[in-house]
Amino acid sequence: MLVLAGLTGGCSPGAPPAATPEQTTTASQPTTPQPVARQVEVRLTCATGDDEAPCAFRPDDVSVSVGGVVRWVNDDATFHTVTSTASPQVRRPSGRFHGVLDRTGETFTVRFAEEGTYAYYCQPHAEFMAGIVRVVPE
Ligand SMILES: [Cu+2]
Repeated sequence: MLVLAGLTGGCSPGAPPAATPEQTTTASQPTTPQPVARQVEVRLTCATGDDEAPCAFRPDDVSVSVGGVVRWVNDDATFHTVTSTASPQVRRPSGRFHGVLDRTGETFTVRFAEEGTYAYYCQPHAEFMAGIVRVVPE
């Protein structure tokens, strides 16, 4: 019953497939300025599925307005800390803040009164578990 092929096709051996213009429309989306949150939540999880970084802060980069609050929540029973460091590269306690979240559901909250960029990390997982809080004007 495959008659159509003969009727409509015409014999064009080796006809090149219609060139589909490869559109590289991976243009960066314009980032619409969003109002800065006054309160942000960061989850501590060890269900990352990444062997290199089995635990992580999610998200690991947040912005909050001056005077705003960041709340960290431990999503599982792993012992974590939220420890400020002067440098994201050299992870050493800076003394600005330090929270211990040693069980599921435990939280730690910091209010950021001053504009700036605040790096922090988890002491037991310092090699791969770190984050940034950006405190920006409203
Ligand atoms: Cu940790």
